[in-house]
Amino acid sequence: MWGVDVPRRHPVLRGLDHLDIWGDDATHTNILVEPEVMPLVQQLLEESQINYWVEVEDVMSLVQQERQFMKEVKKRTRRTRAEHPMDWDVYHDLKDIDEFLRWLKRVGGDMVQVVSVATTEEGRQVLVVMLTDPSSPLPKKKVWLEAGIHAREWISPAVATYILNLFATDKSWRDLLQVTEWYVVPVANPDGYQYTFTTDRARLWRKNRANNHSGCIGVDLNRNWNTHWGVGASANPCSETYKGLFPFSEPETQGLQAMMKATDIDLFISLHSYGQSVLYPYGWTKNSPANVNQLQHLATMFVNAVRATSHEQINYNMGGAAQLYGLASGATDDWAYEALNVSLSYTIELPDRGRYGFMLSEKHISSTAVETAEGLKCMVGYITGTEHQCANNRKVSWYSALYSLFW
Ligand code: 0X9
Ligand code: ZN
Repeated sequence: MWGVDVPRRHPVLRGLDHLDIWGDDATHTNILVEPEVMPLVQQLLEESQINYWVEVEDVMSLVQQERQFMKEVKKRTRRTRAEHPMDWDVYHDLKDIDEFLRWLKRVGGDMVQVVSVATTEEGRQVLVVMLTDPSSPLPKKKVWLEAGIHAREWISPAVATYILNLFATDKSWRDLLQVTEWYVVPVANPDGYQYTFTTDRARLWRKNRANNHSGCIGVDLNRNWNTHWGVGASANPCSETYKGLFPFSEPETQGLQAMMKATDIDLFISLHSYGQSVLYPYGWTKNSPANVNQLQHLATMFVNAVRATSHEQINYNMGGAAQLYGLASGATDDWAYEALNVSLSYTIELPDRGRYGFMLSEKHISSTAVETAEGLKCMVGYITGTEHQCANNRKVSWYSALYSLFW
């Protein structure tokens, strides 16, 4: 993976066919360069006097190491618990996640419902896990947590399933259900996710597995939503950011939007990787939305809680999606914000900052999950007025009290 000292919209990068962009900011872009085209890309960058460097030497060897590790773990660990196959020390495929959800439903009783909102091209179900406490009469805030819309961002479903497990195993999380209701989508793109577990080459797949009838496969499900559809997205079916034939052309987005519409969401969060950033609308314009201060304030809750939980190791950036990641719309966060008027809508780009990118190693899964969970708990604590739940440092609490007076 190479870093180049120009933004993604630079004509030289745009001129490169089907470039796989791993991340970018206002001044530089990370690109995955296939070995066959390396000399060509190198020549082009040098001719254009664009500074570049090798950020990750050999991504494929990381992929191979990861697969080897997963094989060894599978061989070594006989299941210690009879209940479900999940842990947060290794990445799990869809079969394990499905089994975990069945377990969750069994132990959760009337607090857990699992509904299917769509059947994918390859016949898989897009599942939404609803967590509610029917015995609690208090009014509840509704939190929608979406994960795994991009296939290769494995840390995202890992964190979402970790949070589901907290509801089953941790009293303080179960207590949260007295004031909140959760809608968790552990894997919004099941076909794509399962595909990334098949071969080394497939590991870095991003889209779903729709047949585009053009020799190329897949729609970018985070470009397929009906808000400024097409801005910062591609009309080329072979592109990594192909927007689809029309908004909600895909069963995954179609099913999810229907259920989101029927849910009066208070806080929307989409988990992605990588970049270690909390992004808020807009993605389609660099202008800031009207409640940008409120969005920033709640994002700060997350950032501070993660920093405190990680003993100052993990620091997030925050900002408008277009400002930090470049123009891109048809994404879930903008749609929740604009079409559903969910005033608190975020995309969280989980760690790292690009050293390993999508190949974040297994040894970071559990710490990332713990830190993210604390960050989310803090945000939720704030919107429900139960901040004592929050692992945040005390420094911000006098400020939040003051802030809430003006909110
Ligand atoms: O481009 C995306 O879909 C997200 N980044 S990723 O590297 N995980 O693909 C960011 C989406 C941010 N939100 C909007 N652009 N609306
Ligand atoms: Zn993503």
